Amino acid sequence: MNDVIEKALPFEEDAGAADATIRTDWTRAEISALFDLPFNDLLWQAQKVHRAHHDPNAVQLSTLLSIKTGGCAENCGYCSQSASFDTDVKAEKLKAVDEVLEAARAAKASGSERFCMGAAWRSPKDRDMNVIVAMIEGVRAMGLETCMTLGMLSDEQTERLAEAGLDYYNHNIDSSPEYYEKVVSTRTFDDRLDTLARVRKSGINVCSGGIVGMGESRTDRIGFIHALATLPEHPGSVPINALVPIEGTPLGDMLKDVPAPIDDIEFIRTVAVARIAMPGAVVRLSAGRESMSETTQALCFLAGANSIFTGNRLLTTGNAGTDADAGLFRKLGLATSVKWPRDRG
Ligand code: SAM
Ligand code: DTB
Ligand code: SF4
Repeated sequence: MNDVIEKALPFEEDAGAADATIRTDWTRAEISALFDLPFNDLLWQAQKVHRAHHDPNAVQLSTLLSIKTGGCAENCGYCSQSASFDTDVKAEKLKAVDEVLEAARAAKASGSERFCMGAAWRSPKDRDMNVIVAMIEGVRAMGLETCMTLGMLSDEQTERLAEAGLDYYNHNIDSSPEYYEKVVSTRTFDDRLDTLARVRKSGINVCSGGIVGMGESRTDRIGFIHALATLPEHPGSVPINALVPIEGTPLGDMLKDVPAPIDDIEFIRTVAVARIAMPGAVVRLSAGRESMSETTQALCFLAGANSIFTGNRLLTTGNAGTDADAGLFRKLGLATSVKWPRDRG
C-alpha cells in the first residue's frame, strides 16, 4: 500500500472493527487515494465503516413528491424543470395541502419512512410559506420524517421551517466547485453553501449530495465528495444521483448518444468513497435507479448506500417502482425498517 493510500484510511488496514472516525479535515489527496484503491479493498473498507455506524442489512425507504413542478428560474443544465429549456415538463402551480397529505398517506401505507417534497423554485416566496408549513405539520402528524427541497432560503424562511418541525432540508452541491459553474450559471457554489449554513444553524438536518455522470471527471468527483466531507458538519443524509438524461436540457442533449455516461464501477466507487468519508451519514441511492441493474444496486448497498426513493416516480421522471424494490429487497434479505446505532444500544 502506498503512503498516500495508507494515510487516507481512517483505520488500520487489518483492524477487526473499523475505526470509522468522523473527520471533517479530509484532503483531496486522501479522497483521491480512496478512489484509487483496488475495488475489493475499497468495498471492504466501505463495508467496515458502514457496519461501525449502521445496520448493515437495512435500507430506508423514502418517497418523493413534486409539490411545485416546472417553470423554474434557474438554469441547472440537467434539469427538466428549468424555464430556460424546452422539455416536456409544463409549469404547474403549488399543490394544495390536501393533495400532498393524500400522497404522504399512500407513501406511509407502502412502507416509506421519509416523505420528501420538492419545488422547482430558485427560492420560496414568502407568501407560500404558510402552505409549506401546513404540509410539514400534516406529514409529521402521520409519523413520517419530513424533508423539503425548495431552493435557496432566507434566514426567516429557514426559521419558519425549523419551527414547523422540518426534519431534513435537501440542498445539493451537485458536483465539485469547479464543475458546478459549468452546469449552472444563475447561481454560484457559494450560494449553495450559504443556504446549507443557514439550515445547519437552524438545527434542521442537512441533506446534501449531487449528481454523478454529468460528464465530469474523476477529479470533479473527488472535489465533490471532498466539499461535502469538509463541511463544518457532515450532512445527515447524502443523496448520490446518477444523471437521468432529459431531452431538451443541455446535459441530456450532450450525453444522449453516450451509451453509459458513468461507468457502473465508477458509480459504485463514488458511493463507497462517500460512505468512508462521511461514516455517519445516510447515503441515498437516488435518481437513476430505473436504468440500473439489480447487481449494480446490490453493490451500491454493499458500498454503504442505505436509503432509496421508492415508488414509480421521482419528481418528473420514472423510478424503479415499489414492486421491483420489494423483489430486490427480498433477494438481498434487506429490511426496510432501519435500526440506527442509537436504537441498538
Ligand atoms: N429547486 C430545488 C433545488 O434545486 O435545490 C429543488 C429541486 S431539484 C430538482 C433537487 C435535486 O435533484 C437537484 O439538486 C439535483 O441534484 C437533482 N436532479 C435534478 N434533475 C436531475 C436529473 N435529471 N438527474 C439526476 N438528478 C437530478
Ligand atoms: C435528490 O438529490 N434527488 C431527488 C431529491 N434530491 C429531490 C430528485 C431527483 C430528481 C430526478 C429527476 C426528476 O425526476 O426530475
Ligand atoms: Fe430549478 Fe432545482 Fe431544477 Fe435547478 S434543479 S432548475 S433550481 S428545480
